[in-house]
Amino acid sequence: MTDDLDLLAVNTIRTLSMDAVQAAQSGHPGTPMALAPLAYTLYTRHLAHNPADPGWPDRDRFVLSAGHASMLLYSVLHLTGYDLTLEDLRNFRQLHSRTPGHPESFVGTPGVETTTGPLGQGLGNAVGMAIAERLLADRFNRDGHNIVDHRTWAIVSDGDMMEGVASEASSLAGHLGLERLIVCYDNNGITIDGPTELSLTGEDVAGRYEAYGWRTLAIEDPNDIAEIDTVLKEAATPDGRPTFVRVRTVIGFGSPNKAGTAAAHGAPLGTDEVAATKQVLGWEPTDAFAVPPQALEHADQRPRGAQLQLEWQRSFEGYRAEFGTLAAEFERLMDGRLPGDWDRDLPTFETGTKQATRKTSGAVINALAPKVPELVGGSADLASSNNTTIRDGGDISRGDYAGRNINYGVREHAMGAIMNGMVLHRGVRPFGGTFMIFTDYLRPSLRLACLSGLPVIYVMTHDSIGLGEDGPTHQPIEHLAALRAIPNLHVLRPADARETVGAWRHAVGRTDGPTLLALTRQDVPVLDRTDAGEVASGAYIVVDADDDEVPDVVLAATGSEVSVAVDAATVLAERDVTARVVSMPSWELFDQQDEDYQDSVLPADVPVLSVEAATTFGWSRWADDHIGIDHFGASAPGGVLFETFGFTAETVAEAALELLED
Ligand SMILES: Cc1ncc(C[n+]2csc(CCOP(=O)(O)OP(=O)(O)O)c2C)c(N)n1
Ligand SMILES: [Mg+2]
Repeated sequence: MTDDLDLLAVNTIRTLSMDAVQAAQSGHPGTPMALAPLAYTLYTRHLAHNPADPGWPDRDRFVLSAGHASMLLYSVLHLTGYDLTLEDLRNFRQLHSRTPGHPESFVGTPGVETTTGPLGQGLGNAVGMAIAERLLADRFNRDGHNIVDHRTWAIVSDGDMMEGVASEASSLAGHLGLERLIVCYDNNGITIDGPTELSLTGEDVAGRYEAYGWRTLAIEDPNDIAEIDTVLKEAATPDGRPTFVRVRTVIGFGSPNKAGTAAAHGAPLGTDEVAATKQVLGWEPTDAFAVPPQALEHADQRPRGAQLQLEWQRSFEGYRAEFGTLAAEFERLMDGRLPGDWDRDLPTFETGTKQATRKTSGAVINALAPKVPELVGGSADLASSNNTTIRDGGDISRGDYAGRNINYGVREHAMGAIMNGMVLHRGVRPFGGTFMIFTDYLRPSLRLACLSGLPVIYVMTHDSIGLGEDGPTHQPIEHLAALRAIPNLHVLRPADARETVGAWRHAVGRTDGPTLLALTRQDVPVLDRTDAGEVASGAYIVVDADDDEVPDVVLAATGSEVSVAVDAATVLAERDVTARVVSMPSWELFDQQDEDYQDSVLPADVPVLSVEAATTFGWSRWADDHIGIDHFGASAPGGVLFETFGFTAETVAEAALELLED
């Protein structure tokens, strides 16, 4: 049962999507055509949103995990009254448009909550948003004042359901009983290479979600708005579990020759087929980007949205009258402002004492935690190794989200995607830990955090062969280089406890992208001249020639190798060679300094030897020769490996002398 105006609006979404893909000569028309009734019903009857103010705090969140179907979202946003014009739609996939090929949260498209395209990630983000909502609800809601009271909706595709990250995140969502999370599964049985039977038979996807602890519902007729409406209403009624709604659809619905086939997935239908489809839909075959005014008026959600927002605003003002301090705190969090004194009174350390930087990191976390309540920690089952636990913070669990620690389980990839979702939701600042070797397991999410400019904090411990006996499967070699290669990631490898404080200060203070802390398992000495404040410069001098004397050689080291370089400088001094030691906790931050500063640290005419227990790949940018490890490690005590692979004062001094002879 679908009335005429609804159908007109739905067909407007379909035709706009076809037309934009046709105009761009690239894109994905089939899924928007199939899902138009679902998206239309969701946006006009269920989603709590206000097109005139897409960012109001208590709006429902919507994630199109199947990001390739971006025209579905753009068409619906246009039709329901967002500031996304027909001109924007005409510019689909063009340079600097607000309608890029896949939704990008950072290009200013109103109503786009996250960046999707890499399948599975959006679902992970949605789980993170749903967690953030519950965390804030537990923290702020009081005595019937439910100022945090919204849902997270997602549309996912067959491909999303095949990706591991979706399974990880969904399993955790079931465990946590995220009852305000509703995922609609577009089960069209088609992926790029053809029918899903090519690679998926016998898997009962909905049954899998039952097993994860989700409620499962189904929409039988994807074109029946009345049915969709009924099922979504049920889905929105909390029952202690997240909800999975399977929708069987026909990709490219309406297209006489391409419906139900992979041909409708990722290419323009072609002018003739567009015309034929429009005929089927009762549209003028040659009109492009036609939006019937009645459809626009009928679908306009600004009145409903304004009413919803007004009700919330009134409720919030009532809350403010009773709980003024909490209300101000809520606004601070949603604005992403740090409290004034957040980085005062961080721990200090005596020169000569020894501590693993992972341990210092744990101490800094616990010094920051009371002052920065938005920090929410967690680890992928390595909390006691990563030292990520906020003591006395409590764990979040099903039905009790007041805690500050998340047990992600052995689900690194989900942890990455979930942290992105939490940052996008706003109101929380997540950090998550695992062994640095397993950055490989969360890299796709980390990359999206970089692309989208999300200030996630990664606490990556066991950062080199120094971890020892666990051996080469656990010893990062190429990881520092691989991470430094990602634009907008700040990789910080502190030399000692003091630099670890500085690294955390940078990570928490950063607002425009993620920071990764590479921390040692093993003890490292607190050095003479390290300084938390200097970390922000990326690289600075920790040992130098006397007075104005120009050094003979510079040893540039990071992390646990800085102390090795300091000792090497002593050995060199005994041989009348003056060495400067530069601690270089972050290439990216050093790169941001002006040239004068860079030259003052690494003078152009002085040879530089890099010292880092990792691949030398990339170091030629800063250094003339390298002590590194361009092969896998081995299983043995860390000290033995440092000696065996050349990370000793003597070997470094020898290499420096050789460099001087060249
Ligand atoms: C992680 C990842 N791998 C591969 C792709 C390329 N890709 C885009 S859509 C798609 C599958 C399309 O099938 P489905 O997800 O069912 O979407 P539909 O065609 O039904 O809209 C693939 C493999 C991707 N976007 N992300
Ligand atoms: Mg599909």
